[in-house]
Amino acid sequence: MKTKFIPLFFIFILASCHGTSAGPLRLWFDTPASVWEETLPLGNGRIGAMPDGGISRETIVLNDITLWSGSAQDADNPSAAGYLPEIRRLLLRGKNDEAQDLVYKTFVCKGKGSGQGNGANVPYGCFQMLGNLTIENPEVTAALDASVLQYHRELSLNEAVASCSYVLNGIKYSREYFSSFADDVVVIRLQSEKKGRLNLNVSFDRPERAGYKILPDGLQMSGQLNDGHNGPGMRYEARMKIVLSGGTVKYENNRAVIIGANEAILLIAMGTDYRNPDFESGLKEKLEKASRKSYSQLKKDHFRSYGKLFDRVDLMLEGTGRDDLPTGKRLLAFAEQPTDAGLSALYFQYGRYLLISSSREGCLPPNLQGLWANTVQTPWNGDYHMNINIQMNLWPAEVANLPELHKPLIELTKSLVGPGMKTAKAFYNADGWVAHMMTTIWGYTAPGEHPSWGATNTGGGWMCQHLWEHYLFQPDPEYLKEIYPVLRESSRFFSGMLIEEPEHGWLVTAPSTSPENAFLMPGTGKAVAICMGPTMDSQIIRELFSNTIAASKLLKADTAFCRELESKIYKLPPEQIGRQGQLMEWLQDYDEAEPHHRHVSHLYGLHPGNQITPGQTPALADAARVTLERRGDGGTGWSRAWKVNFWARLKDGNRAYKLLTHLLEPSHGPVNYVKGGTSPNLFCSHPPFQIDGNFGGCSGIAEMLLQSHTGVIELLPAIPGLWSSGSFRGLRVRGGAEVDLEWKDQLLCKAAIRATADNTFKLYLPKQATSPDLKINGKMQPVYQKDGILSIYLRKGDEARIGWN
Ligand code: FUC
Repeated sequence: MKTKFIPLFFIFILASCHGTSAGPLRLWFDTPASVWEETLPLGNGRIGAMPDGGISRETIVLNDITLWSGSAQDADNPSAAGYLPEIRRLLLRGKNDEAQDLVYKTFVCKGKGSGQGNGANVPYGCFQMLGNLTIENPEVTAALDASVLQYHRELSLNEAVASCSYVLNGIKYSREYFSSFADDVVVIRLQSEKKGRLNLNVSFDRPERAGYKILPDGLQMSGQLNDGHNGPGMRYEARMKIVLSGGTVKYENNRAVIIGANEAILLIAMGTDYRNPDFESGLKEKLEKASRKSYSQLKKDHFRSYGKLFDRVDLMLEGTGRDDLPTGKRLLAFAEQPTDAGLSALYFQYGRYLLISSSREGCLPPNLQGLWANTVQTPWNGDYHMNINIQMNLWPAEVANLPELHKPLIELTKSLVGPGMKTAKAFYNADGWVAHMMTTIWGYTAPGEHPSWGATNTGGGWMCQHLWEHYLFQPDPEYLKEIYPVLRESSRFFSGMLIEEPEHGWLVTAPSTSPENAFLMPGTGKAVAICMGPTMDSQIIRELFSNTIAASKLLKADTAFCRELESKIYKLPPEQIGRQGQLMEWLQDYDEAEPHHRHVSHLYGLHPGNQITPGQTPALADAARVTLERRGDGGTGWSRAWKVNFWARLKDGNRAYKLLTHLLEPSHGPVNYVKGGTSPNLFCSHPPFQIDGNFGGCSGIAEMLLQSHTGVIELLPAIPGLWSSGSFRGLRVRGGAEVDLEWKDQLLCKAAIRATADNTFKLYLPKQATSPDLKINGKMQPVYQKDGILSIYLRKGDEARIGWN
């Protein structure tokens, strides 16, 4: 296609004029998408669309976050617990390889588990694409696509609207697309500048299990997925209503033929019968309601609902901003010279955008692909992996001021308690609930079909961290009452299942694994995964017990159980430093089978936990640093994102930034290669696309700007040299407050803390030339500080302003 010719010297002028990262938050391209990872993701937290901006033929992938094959099943292997004593006996004698043989035979789910990640037709199921919407332009052949002029395609994060426009034969055509937050339908407006020139064929399709119908005023596609037993599973439906201005539409051969229109508005409602047996009538109503509104009203309502979430946070990083480049090229330029501060700010806000678009209260948390999938068999079933991935998806929720979007994960966790109790009995003969490393919308809690990755049993314990963090960010006794039983019963499981290891008498999980990594057996050098008490398990359990104890004290409940946990917490293995100076991953100082393994699970205590901090446990923080050096700066997309957070927690801003540049490495190369990093549409690439890295990267940027996990607020704890001046508004801290900040040349200028709960907020005061002024609700206050920490008591609604002159 032809693009407008811009002289080279002009590009330089443009580039040097971009002195700030402020400006529209957008992704943009000057060509239609050539691969799915160049298409633009839209979603209202439940339903999504990814238009590719094609000219002769546009494909818009449609999604509904609830569309899963499979069904509830009993995957608990009833004979597993019978083998537990023997497995443990072998582990206690250091015969991990023999224990592993037995675990591999017995400590697996009943049935096919995840179907080796291909679970579309087994009971485990798979998150699937809903279908495609195709818009064909019969007047333009693919060969003519290249002759369009002024092609522009964009996703505005400020508005959650995608658009594309081009000039063909002298006529300008434009399209706009959004997934309405207000009306719960996808809206597409197609326009031609010249009256009567819109001629289009519009149709639905899906690779399998779809029936098509013509409605009096639109189209319908519906079907039913496999329940995993080759029986009737989940039902779904997409319905489209077309509203024309000028021209005519006729429906034939399962498509709508639009002739001579000035403008066409396509309204698409989608749904499934997941927890909603009568969903079809709801779809009809949504379409009726939306079609009674004008396009501008639909857009205004959408914008208002979306803005309530998105507009809570601003981030401005001064420096070069290369918004003048199309996003794919911007990534390539960043790989050459990573000075585009605006790209980091954009990536942060894109993380917030993606979370808003793929999670909403009352629905499901974002899965491995958020809510976007373009196939029936989504990689890894598009499920919820609980040994890092699903948790990473929600890391930005609290700090980036989207706490209500944490709730679907909290609800999912609650829903695992019932099935997890059965699993705890079947595998460990224990009380309480357990969930292993993966789950679905169907309440799967058993181990996976291969214990090397599927036997991790702290998945549920890790999920409990999220329930507690939501409380820490907004202390609310009613909410605490609601989640306490989930924490208590998870603690009950671990309290019952821990065993004493012989060397120190520490209480450890057995059998277990350090997620997906293996160690070399001393003597034989055989790679073995099965072990007792991997470091991550002990960290998760220590945190869980301590949160459960805190909750039980606040609620004045279960004193005896609380004492039981108190007596056990001190018997959990401490973190140990190995002979290389590294934080040990296992109880013994084993060598890793894969030294550069993508999981860095034993640093859970550094992030997302808070047991390792440079201030309080400096030796462990140093050991964590050695571990990170040894693991290296590469890895899958999400692994790089996690490392941004680790380095930020170690207060090394430049290293955190380096990892961010690795996360943003272009994943799609010129000769069809795909690797870990970031796709042209800024989707994180494992590869393939996996959304966790987007959320992990967003959280990592927040960790560089603001931390509160030690109970004391720290401003700019890990700011890289490149972000020497900037500002943010609306990030949240534990204790219940929003924080704004402005800084210049690495020095703080002013900060604001707005309390959302009554609390005493502690803040590290940086060493600056001048001491700060403090105003609360506009009134000057004396500054009391001890050991460089300022304490301010605020009531909900109060605002403290701190200024350095
Ligand atoms: C875990 C990771 C893989 C991948 C998969 C979805 O199993 O180890 O890298 O992210 O989840």
